[in-house]
Amino acid sequence: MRIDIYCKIVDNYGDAGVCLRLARGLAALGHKLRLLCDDLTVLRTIAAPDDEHILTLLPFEAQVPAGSADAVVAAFLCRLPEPRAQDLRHSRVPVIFLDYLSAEKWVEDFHGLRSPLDFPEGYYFYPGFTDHTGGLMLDPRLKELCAHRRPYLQDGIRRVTLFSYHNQELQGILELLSDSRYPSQIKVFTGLPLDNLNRLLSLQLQPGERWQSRDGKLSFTVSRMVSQERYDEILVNSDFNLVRGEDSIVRAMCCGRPFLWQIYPQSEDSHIVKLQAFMDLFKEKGLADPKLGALIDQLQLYYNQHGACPQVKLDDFEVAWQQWCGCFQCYLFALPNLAQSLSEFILKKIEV
Ligand code: TRH
Repeated sequence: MRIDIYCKIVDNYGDAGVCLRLARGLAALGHKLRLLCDDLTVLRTIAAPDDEHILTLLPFEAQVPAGSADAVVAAFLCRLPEPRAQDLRHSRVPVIFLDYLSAEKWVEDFHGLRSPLDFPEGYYFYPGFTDHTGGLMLDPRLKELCAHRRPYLQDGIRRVTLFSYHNQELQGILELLSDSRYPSQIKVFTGLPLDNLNRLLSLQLQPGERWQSRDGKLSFTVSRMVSQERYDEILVNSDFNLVRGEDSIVRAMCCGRPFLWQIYPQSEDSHIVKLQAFMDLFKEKGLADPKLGALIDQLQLYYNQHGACPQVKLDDFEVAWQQWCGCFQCYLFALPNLAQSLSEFILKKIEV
């Protein structure tokens, strides 16, 4: 099939990140993909070197001939350019409104429903955490990377990644790390994560630089943004990932290693509802010990500016946390693959 994905970048890299992965996943299934995006520079910052051999990247408003796609995806419910929308209003081409990821229960009820918008074949499509949703971006490469990665806490060193927004509460997490018997080597990415760290520790670190605390318990190296492929390799080979936003959290949880999620902030604290729905699922699917569940809840809420930092020692629960994440990874790997389920969904709509 010929599939067009429309991507409007609301903020940061997540919209581009999800669309790139989806486009790649669909291309790997043999479909012909065009990705139309309003900020190709952001897209190219994290694209893999090969992407432009398998995908056609176009500006969002690019004119494409009517009838030149078998299906159109409006990522994160973006509004299609008017001339394209006009064409689609007079066709039976499926228009798929891909929404954001959430573990909330209502997602299953809305997944696959007809959209009330004015396209004859418009549908909502939800990524999610059950068989009754579109599932997650579970590309075989990630599983392959996990199968051949560095052992947990190899050589008694904790490898950590730091990709955050502004976050004062990082301070408590750094204290937790520096209080451990294992030293932490933290890779911090440029942009907001580095600005935040520099401000918190009164540093002026630049890309390529390294800094170590006096007791040697914390060391930071600054990395520029790398391609998604490389980022995945780094996450998989780390022992603890501090991630943010929708795409990096999916990668981190699929790594089966401890993570904390700084969720993208939304108005009226709706992101906290989303975070709690995720934490409930995380506990339900992977955890034996309710005390540990309560503790990680507390840490997650603290990291998202909702509560105090628990007074605990990482060494006392880190291994159990890692095992929990490993169980959850098995649950996730059995979910539908988003690209596959979207491809099947579109095929059914075309065949009807
Ligand atoms: O960049 P984000 O903050 O994007 C956000 C979120 O998606 C949020 O949910 C959304 O509503 C908002 O945008 C509009 O966080 P996210 O989702 O983790 O996306 C980061 C992307 O960048 C992801 O695809 C991983 C990728 N990445 C790299 O490719 N290389 C890197 O070096 C790093 C650090 C990230």
